[in-house]
Formats: sequence, structure tokens, C-alpha cells
Amino acid sequence: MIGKDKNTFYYCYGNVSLKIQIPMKFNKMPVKLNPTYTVFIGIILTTFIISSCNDSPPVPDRPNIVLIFADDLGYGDFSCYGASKIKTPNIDKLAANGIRFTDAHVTSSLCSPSRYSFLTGRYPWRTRLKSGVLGGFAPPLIEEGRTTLASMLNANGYYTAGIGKWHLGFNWALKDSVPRDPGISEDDFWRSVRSDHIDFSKPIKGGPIERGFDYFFGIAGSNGMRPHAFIENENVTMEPSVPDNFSQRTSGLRGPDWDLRNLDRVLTEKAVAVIDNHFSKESNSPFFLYYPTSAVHPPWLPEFTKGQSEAGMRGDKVIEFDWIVGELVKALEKHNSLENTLIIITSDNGPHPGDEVRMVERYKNKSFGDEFDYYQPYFGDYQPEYLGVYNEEKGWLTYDHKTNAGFLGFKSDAWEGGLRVPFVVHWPKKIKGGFVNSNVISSVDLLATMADITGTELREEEGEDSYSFLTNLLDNDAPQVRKSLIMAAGRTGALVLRSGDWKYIEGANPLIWDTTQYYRPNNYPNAPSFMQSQLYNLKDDLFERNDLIDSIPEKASELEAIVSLVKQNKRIEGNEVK
Ligand SMILES: [Ca+2]
Repeated sequence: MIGKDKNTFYYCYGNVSLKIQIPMKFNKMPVKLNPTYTVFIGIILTTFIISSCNDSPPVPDRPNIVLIFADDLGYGDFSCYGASKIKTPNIDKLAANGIRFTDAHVTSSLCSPSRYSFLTGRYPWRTRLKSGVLGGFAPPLIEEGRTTLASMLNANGYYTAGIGKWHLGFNWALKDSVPRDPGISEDDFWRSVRSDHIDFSKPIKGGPIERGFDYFFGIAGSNGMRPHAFIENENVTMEPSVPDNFSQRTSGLRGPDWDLRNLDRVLTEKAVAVIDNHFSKESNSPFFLYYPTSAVHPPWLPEFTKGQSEAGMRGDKVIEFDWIVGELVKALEKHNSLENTLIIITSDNGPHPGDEVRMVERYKNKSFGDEFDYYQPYFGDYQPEYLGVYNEEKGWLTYDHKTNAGFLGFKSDAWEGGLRVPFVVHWPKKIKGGFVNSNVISSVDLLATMADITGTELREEEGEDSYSFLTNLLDNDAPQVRKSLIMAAGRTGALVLRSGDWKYIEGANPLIWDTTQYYRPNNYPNAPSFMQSQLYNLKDDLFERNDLIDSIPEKASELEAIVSLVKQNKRIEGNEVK
């Protein structure tokens, strides 16, 4: 016998291989059978597949899984989703041979909470983080012992690797000399911590390795966030020790191997190495690669795609993201494993509108030194646009590219521009391809979907908000699984309920965020304040221009009541609160 997974045995005699599949129901029989009888009965009950045997082990039925999770990438950024100023041929090709979902949503329009849902199948507002994101030194957000995508797949025999931006917290070791004020919250204290407060000789606990990953290489938070150091498993590769000229947001120290301009190339080389190493071991077990990229979070410093889009620095960074996808596809093809690899490409939240003028001027003025000469060709004459969003004082350069595909709002908002994301699925062995699917799905559903794919039954407390959409992957005509979905505006934490075509947005708590005018989109002068509850019918009003909160009060009250119950930490499915 040369291989075995949960339901399949492989035998190889000379140049003939034999694959014996045991039906799932048989495998779940309560009687414990002698393995000899198991094989014998299995032979009677199942189909033999005889084929010519080469040197490679047989392809396991369970797919490899590659999740490529962009940062701040908008619904309108890929050419297969309508972008004309940016070409994304690698992603377009996967979409053309797979499924492109048009009504996929994240659970929060900011990084940390969205990532929490992605990995745990649980809504982020059930955690301590009710709004905003974690700082770079924040304690873990995923609770110890909670099932994650990685731990679930790991328990199923998958090799699990995480590469890229974690942003879900670690337990960093402080130097003994750092004072702690017992009067401030844990998160506030860690927000004040600097790199020179950390004892980098100690292991970094509470991260991916303790949440189900066999291997991790990446960065703690966003690219502009401290600490500026690569983390491999539970240690930094090089301690932050040299002056950091690369960050637009934080000054201080960086590891000598850390360069903001090439983060995505370094991370992608590691991701490709994970695939190469897996196949070099001739393992029969499948692998799970979780790759949340640094791209396309600001600062946008494209390393080798300069000028390849017509949408400035950010547009060129999207092209770099497409290059990442192409590199991973090439690696899978090299090992003849593209066929049975499930690839998913999506984003953690909505986009910025374009290049931020405030930052462009700092690069242009060489505020960070001569190292930014490389970017000077970007900075000719420009005409900023004022879109009524954050950093409004200097405006944005959009180059007529609509990062949000024309939806209302951007990153952090409760409107579709913040919450609706591109979602491409490619799995040639099971998906015949070329489909566009308009069912509502969410990245919080990945845990249940992957459990379904691997034949795992989740316990009640695992992935409590996750619902498998495997039927939608296998049959494009299958009905929508979700009856409702709860999301949240990233910065305010206001909850959003999608129920059928209806969308209810809770008014934001002014104690959390009250700069109302800052967020009002200029291209929609009568847009309601996010301080007020809103009601939209997306079937008639996809761009959320017609607030029905006053004209259909009974529907608003019905949905508001559900949101009120949900805030008591109840579970919701099909509007039935449990
Ligand atoms: Ca993000």
C-alpha cells in the first residue's frame, strides 16, 4: 500500500495501481472492523480504477486548498469585475475557468475583524473587538482552543502553512524594564508599545502556530504597522535594529531584511517555496496555504510593475497582486497539481479610492529620503478629487478608475463599497467553469464549506456563524444557502443586516465615531449620515441611493429588532434568532 486517506486506499503492483474507495456511510459505521475485512468488503462494495502507475503518488481526492486574501482590494479592481485601467490576466483566467461570485461579502469592512471571521467562521463582534482593528503588538483575537480553518484542516491530515499578513494578534514578550499602567486596557497598553520595548529573543506566542498552522512566515499587521520585522513560526527573522525610512506612518526601527518596497515579492517567494517543499516530500496528504498578502494596503510602493496600469501607484500594486496569483498558479502547474487544488481569491474589505494626495506629496518631496527617487515618475501634474472620505483634506487621485466599482462608500463603511468584495473560485476537478454566481456568500462561510469538502462534521460551538456553500460550487444552479448575513462597519462597529434583498444599517454609536461629515460621499450629496439607521432594497437600488427608512418603517422595525437580538450574542439563520 502506498497511500491512504480517510476513505481511499491505494495499492501499487508493478506498473498497475489500484484505488479502492470506501463509501462514506460505510466508513461511518459504528462497528469497528478488522482492517483485513475492511479492505475485503471495500473491494466488494466499491469501484476499481486501474490505471497506469507512474512514479508519483496518486492524487488524493481531497483538494489542496490555496486561499489568496488581498488587503483593501475593491470590487472594481480586477478586469474580470469590470476594471478597464487595470489588467489582471492571471485572475481573469481563473475566473473564466471557475466561478466569479458577484454578491460576496466580508463580515467587517476592516482588516482584523474580517480576518477573524475568515479563519474561525464566527462573527467578529462576538469578540472583544467591537470596532476598529488591532495594533501591531496587540494580544491574540482568536481565542485559545477555538477551531480555525487551519486547525480543522490540520486535524484532517492537511499540511497547513500561513504566509503573509496575520493582523490577528500575538503574545509578545516585553522587556522587564517597560512600565505598565494598570489603569488602561490591555489593547490600549499594547497600542503604546514600541519595538524597543520588546524582547525579541523570546518566542512570539499566541499566533498562527498556536492556531492550527504547521508553518508561518509573515508580518504581524499591516505593512505600515510596527513591528517592521518578518516573523517565521514563533520568532522574528531579524530584530528591528536599523533606522526605518520606508514607512509612511511610523518611524522607528526595522529588521535589516525588511524593506517595505519588496514585502510582497519576499512573501510570494515563501509561498511558492511552501508548495515546492510540500511536493519535494512526496507526501500523500494535501496542503492548505493561507496567503493574506500585504498588497494592496497603503503605502502602495509597487516594486516592479511601475507604470503597468493606468491607475497610479495603487493600480500598479493591484497588478503586482495579479502577479502573485500567477506565481502560485505556475508553482501548482509545475507539480501537476492545479487540477485538484481549490483556489479562492478575495479581499478582506473594500478599497481606498485611489492614491492619497497627502502621501503622494510626501514621496514627491522626498520626505523619506532619496530612496524614493524610483517613484518620481508617478508625480507629474495632478488634479486631486475630493470624495468625502477620510484624508479628505488633500483629496485623492483616482485616474477615473473606480476601485469600488461605483458602489457607495469605501473601506470601513457600512455601504456596499466597504463590504462587497470580489470572490473567484477555481477548482478544475470539480468546477467545470466559466460561471458567474449571484448568490449571497461570505468569507465567514469558508470554515463550513471546507469542512463540507473534507467530510468533517463541525460541532455546535465550531464556526457558529458559518454555512457551507459547497452546493453553489458544484452546481451553479443550486439555490442560495444563506437567508441572512450580519456585517459591520469597520470603524464604527455599527451592524448591518442583509436579509434577502433588504439591507438594514444600524445608526453608529456617537461615542465611538462621530465625525459625520468626514464620511459623506460628495458624489451623493444627500447621502444619509452614518449616525442614522438606513434601509435599502438592493434589488432595486444596488448603489444605495434611496434610503427607505422613513417610507417603509415596518420593514425597518422588523430588521432592527433582529439586529437588537443579535447584539445579545444570539445566533441567526433565516431571520430566526436562536
Ligand atoms: Ca484591509
